[in-house]
Amino acid sequence: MQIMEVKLHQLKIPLKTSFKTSYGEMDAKEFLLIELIDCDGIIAYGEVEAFARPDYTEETIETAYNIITTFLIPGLQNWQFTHPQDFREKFKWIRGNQMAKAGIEMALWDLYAKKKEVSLQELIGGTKQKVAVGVSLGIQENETALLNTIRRYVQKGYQRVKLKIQPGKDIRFIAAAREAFPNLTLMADANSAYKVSDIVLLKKLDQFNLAMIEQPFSEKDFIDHAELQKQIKTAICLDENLRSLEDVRQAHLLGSCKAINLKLARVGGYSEALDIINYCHQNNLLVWCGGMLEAGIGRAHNLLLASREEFVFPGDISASSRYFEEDIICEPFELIGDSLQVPKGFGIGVTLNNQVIKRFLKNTKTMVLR
Ligand code: OSB
Ligand code: MG
Repeated sequence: MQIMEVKLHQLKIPLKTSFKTSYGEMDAKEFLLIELIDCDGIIAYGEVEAFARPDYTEETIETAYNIITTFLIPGLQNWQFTHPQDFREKFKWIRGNQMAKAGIEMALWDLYAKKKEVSLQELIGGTKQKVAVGVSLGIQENETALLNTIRRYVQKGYQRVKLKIQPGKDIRFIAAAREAFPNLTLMADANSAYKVSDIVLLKKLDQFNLAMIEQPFSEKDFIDHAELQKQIKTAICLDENLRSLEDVRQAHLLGSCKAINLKLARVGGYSEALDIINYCHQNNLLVWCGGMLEAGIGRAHNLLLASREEFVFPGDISASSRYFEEDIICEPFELIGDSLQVPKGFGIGVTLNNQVIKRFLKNTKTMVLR
């Protein structure tokens, strides 16, 4: 297979309501939509999930754009490949920049599946027709707002709710949520907002029967996480500091966590994600699918991955309408009960809604590789 043309669309879609975490607030989803065209005219799609600001991880839309246009796309010129797995090896000389790589890599998998006339789901070993999903809720102004927000999403059908926390908006908020929703699968995500000196406070979260506590400490730390995991029974889940299988192995061997938030974008795409899933399965680590407020293409890729049997815990893959008035695909994801339907058809199984894309498009760069 060979790529002949790449289109890089820069989009900005407003969020229905702003999303607040311990590190900042977002009111729009800005991202790059990748369109690869091969020698037979087959078109395949990927999404680059880096945010506008380097506050979740180091990458930004601009750094990803730079890596993609300067190194990845030129590297595709005259590159004959037999399988999308080859991408990881070819570009492993580029350090880091997983989100830039993932955007291209996931499109290569879509292309390969379309070429073989199979679903991408089948290609990556997904089997489920529908996937139970959860919702991630940003930090709210006060407890009343929090309870109202949770209630809204529970009424829609979500049965697993993740609450963002930060110092000062943690114990009381979680206690209120647990009291109001005694049977709901609840979890907390700190996005690295705490220090090891907060262990006493974090241990208080152990009484609320949370499914897990996500990333309390820094995105480089394995040691303090291991210390906290020793002192609490609630599972610690790592997110920010897992960029590769190697990171997952370190976390596991050091006892830093019992659960893994897996994001295609954060680990550089499907090849690495599939290796991580295997490792987690063999080593009794709970692996589940995280999210980056994806638009339709990224959301479809997440759902395909989460349709594998190993994913037993509902992921951060809410319906399209959780964040957007309109999604960029013709088949927006809708909640049925607590689940989303996995797209069928060759490749990724969804198609672009050009009307919507036109409205939110900032720029398109076309690179011809002939
Ligand atoms: O920490 O999982 C996270 C969103 C942006 C950046 C980091 C995270 C999140 C979410 C939202 O929790 C997940 C989603 O709904 O896409
Ligand atoms: Mg997280």
